[in-house]
Amino acid sequence: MKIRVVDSHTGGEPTRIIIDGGPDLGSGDLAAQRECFRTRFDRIRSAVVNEPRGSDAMVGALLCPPHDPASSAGVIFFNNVGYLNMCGHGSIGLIATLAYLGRIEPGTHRIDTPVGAISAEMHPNGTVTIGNVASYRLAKNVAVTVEGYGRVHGDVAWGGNWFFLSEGAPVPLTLDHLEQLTEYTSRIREAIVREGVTGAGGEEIDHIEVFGPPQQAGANSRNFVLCPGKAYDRSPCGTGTSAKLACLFADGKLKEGEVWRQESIVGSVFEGTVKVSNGEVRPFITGSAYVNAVADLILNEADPFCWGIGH
Ligand code: PYC
Repeated sequence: MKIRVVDSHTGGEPTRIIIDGGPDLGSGDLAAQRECFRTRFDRIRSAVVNEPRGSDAMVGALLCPPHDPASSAGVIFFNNVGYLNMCGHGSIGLIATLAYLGRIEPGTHRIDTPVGAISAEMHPNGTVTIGNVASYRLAKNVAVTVEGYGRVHGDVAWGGNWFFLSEGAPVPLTLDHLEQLTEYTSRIREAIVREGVTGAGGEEIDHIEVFGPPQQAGANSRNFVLCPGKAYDRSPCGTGTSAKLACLFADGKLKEGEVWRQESIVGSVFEGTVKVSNGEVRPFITGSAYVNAVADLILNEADPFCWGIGH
């Protein structure tokens, strides 16, 4: 079995997109197709992103036919431990990939995801702006008791995934503190689970985002984002930046159309802004992605690690 993929990175965060040889998930909407992927083809997810072919940091994506005839494509994102609702850096990577393959022209495209349609505009200079799903803050200044760190406060917000967003960290947000930042944010996630803090409808908060001062002139903030499988986001996290923008807007700290520059732990930057319509806050996130490989993954049943280590 061969699966053709295109690899890219967006601000340092990798995306591996299946463009051929992926599973047939039927003709339901993207949420139904994701469920089919999860229940019937999960070993393909693992084979594509996990070692020995991938790594914990790899985000995978399955390019699907559009469900809505007005859309250009559909996409399902996944990672080392499961499935994402939406992915901002991955959507930017998807557009760069489709452009590399000559499948889209500069302009605005509609993409179906399991949590609704997004827009993606490819600019003549190669940057991409994602018009994300409506984002909002569910709860402000929630306190949890974090083992080894005491009371930690943060906001719970939706940006296409669920986030707990907290200002400050016990160590500076720099690459030489990755271990401590991973430990700290993992403990926050444990506390959230222990104390029953959830997103809307009891949904799991699987991303933790902490903030500190930026290091670059012109940036507003720097972040560290812990992803569900314990990898950290090398990019500023498109859905995480969306959640941040929703919180800033709710606090009156960001006006419609004003630009927020979110720096990541590796120094890459997304520009974000919000538009408000019918009472909904829609974030727009701009970044760049670079295609860095086109490959055929070979899945040989005789290989003991064919489906990924641990699967
Ligand atoms: O950019 O939204 C994002 C994202 C989610 C997980 C990793 N990146």
